[in-house]
Amino acid sequence: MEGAANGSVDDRKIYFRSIYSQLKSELLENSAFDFTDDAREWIDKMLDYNVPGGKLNRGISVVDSYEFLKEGNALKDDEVFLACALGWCIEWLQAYFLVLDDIMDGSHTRRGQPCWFRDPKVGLIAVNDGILLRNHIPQILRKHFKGKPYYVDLLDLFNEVEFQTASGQMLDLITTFEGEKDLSKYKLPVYRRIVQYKTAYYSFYLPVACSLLMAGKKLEDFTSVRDILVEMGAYFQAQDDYLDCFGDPEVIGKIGTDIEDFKCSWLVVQAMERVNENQKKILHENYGREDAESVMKVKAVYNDLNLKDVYSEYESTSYEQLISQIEAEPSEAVQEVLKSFLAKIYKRQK
Ligand code: DMA
Ligand code: MG
Ligand code: MG
Ligand code: MG
Repeated sequence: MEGAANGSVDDRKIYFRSIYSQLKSELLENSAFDFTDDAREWIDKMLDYNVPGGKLNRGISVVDSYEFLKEGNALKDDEVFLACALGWCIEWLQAYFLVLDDIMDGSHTRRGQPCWFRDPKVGLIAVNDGILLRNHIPQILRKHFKGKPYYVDLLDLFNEVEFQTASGQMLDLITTFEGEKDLSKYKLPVYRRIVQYKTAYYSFYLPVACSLLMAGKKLEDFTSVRDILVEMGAYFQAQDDYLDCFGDPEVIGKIGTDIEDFKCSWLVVQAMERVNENQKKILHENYGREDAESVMKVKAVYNDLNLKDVYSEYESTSYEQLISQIEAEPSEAVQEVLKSFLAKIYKRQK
């Protein structure tokens, strides 16, 4: 076990994955609910469908970050296990948000398979499944962390980050659906607020904050680290928006819906800063429409505006800015944590 826990990147992923089955079994034995066979079967299937199928970057980052914070001291087996369990709590949180996000965004595929609610046997039962996924997190935390000095801080952290994410989702949704379709409100500060809350806290701050708590640190001493991670999260969501339109669905595992959904995406914000009157008219007439022809017209404007080049430029400058912010951090270990996180996402294709 020691070898598996401390070995190569691949070994670590295999070890991380193996913890999933244990956590699932424990949830299926929870004595607070008298499981029938049907209920157990449903949860088992629902979890396998929605929790482990992603890139697992967020979850594994807890273990990687914790290792950097231990500055070269080999992790003990029980420490690796706990870091993995926390990583899985983030993967559970992500599954919860994605199951509901796909319903609200009217998406079709996720992680290379139909969205959970698209299964005719599931439909809107997916709403309650989302709630159950969310409720599994405190069960995992109670089972493995109750009695640790940082237990209360951990619960508090998950609650706060969930609140921030749900608030970000609200901003995303009300910006999209409020009033008449009006592209002129899609400006960078509006965009920035949405992505900071809906993506950055749970995807970037949360994994590192978990590892800091495990390492016995106080989160209030790491506000500059939080700010860098929030910046990284905003960059990550700009990538998500770019890939929604220009990524390969086979590679990203989902078919983009941002144009059809009239989303305040990084691309449309950039486009609106650069359009001439004619292009603006095309966007007004075609953005937020379901038919393939309208979508193509929007993409043609993006191409005429060379948004692929604008994006490449944005990627490079974001990277350089983040590196210089990271290098201003006093702790080498913290710098390593942040750099490894950035390396995982820079120029990502999925
Ligand atoms: C995702 O935003 C944010 C959360 C909290 C799930 P999104 O709808 O752009 O994500 P995706 O492209 O994965 O549906
Ligand atoms: Mg979505
Ligand atoms: Mg969404
Ligand atoms: Mg997206």
